Amino acid sequence: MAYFDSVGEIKFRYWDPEKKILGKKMKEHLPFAMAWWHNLGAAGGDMFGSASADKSFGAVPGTMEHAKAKADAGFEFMKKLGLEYFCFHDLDLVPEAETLEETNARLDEISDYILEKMKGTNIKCLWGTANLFNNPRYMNGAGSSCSTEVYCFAAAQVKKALDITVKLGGRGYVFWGGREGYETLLNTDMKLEQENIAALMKMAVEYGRSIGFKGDFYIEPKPKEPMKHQYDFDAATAIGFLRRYGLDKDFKLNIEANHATLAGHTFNHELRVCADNGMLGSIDANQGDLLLGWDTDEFPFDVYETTFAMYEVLRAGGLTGGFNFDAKNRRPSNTPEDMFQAFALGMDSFALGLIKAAAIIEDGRIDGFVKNRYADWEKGIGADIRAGKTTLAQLSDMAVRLGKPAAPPSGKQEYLQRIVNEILFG
Ligand code: XLS
Ligand code: CA
Ligand code: CA
Repeated sequence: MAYFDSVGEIKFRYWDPEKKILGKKMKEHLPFAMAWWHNLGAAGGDMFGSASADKSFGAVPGTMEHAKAKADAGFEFMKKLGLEYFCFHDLDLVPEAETLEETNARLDEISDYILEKMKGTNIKCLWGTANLFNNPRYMNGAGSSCSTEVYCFAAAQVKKALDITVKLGGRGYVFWGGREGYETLLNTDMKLEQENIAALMKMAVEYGRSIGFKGDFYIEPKPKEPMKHQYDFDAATAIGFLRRYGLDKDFKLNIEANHATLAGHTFNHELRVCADNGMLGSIDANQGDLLLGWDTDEFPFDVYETTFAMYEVLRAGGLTGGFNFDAKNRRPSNTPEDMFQAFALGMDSFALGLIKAAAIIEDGRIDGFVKNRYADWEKGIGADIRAGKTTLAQLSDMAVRLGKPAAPPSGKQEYLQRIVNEILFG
């Protein structure tokens, strides 16, 4: 059955998968992925109203028939757009059953079905994950739960989600700690909770490697929502956590644009923190609304933001993961045509961002300015400090000899911003 026959041909303005940018095909720079949960699941419901879009795909939601119809619709959608990857939570693929055994049997069935659909296509799995936040059993956390029994259920879900990710050839495996945080410290042993999360991740790595998973594990930082405070607040916090518990060899980060802004950072700041620490893994390509304080998961539209993001990605030499559109249509954009418009917007925004970021690099004025700004650190006392050859006393003596430092140079922010506008708009 075809679901999207009513939707005409999708024409892109900037996305041109075979076009070479800085010696690499656009599609190699930008491995785009469809998020199973939003695209095939989110139907526009919010806390004030029910679904505005029809995502039944001709079947009754909550059944395996619907799970398969979603897979059919998803593959038709990806083929029509030329998308080569998808991402999933275990419970996006099938409805959760009464028992773990039954849920796992459903996951076996749907993954066989998806595997069959993947044959003869270029469509691959970017990453999988376990939904450890929806079921009320996780109300006190999953890896951070006060209940050992709930912790075992979380472990069971991670184990099965890893099995399915490996079976589908996933490049990565994500931990997003939706319920891993707290509402109040009055009832929380923060140290114990974080140690337990790390232990769960360690067991996941051991298990994943034992079944042949060669990809990266990812932490996806987010500061709040649903919890008031989430342990993986931002990139720097998550990297500190990974290093503290010896997980940094197996994990990288999956950075979501909307989560960066919720943490009070720019998207490119979070990418820079990851790149500087060798931890840039994958990207959840969306954007938030700075006038709203929550996770709106909008399709990327802001070309300044995609340009600055792609500038970081190019400087870092690319991603080992990809660009997952963890984004949903606005509630009133409720037709199948809107689903395609949304992806075309996101793909074109990132393609244009890539073109402009490459142009900034080729132009060289901004990189040249930064290099020159720090040139003092490559010679003389600067080089000695960088090489760890100096003492505080020597530097103090030098300051005394200098009398006063030379006038500091201008940061030239407005000049640099003019260059960006010139490259963006001509
Ligand atoms: C929610 C997160 C979630 C993760 C995967 O805000 O973005 O969807 O990407 O669990
Ligand atoms: Ca996400
Ligand atoms: Ca989000």
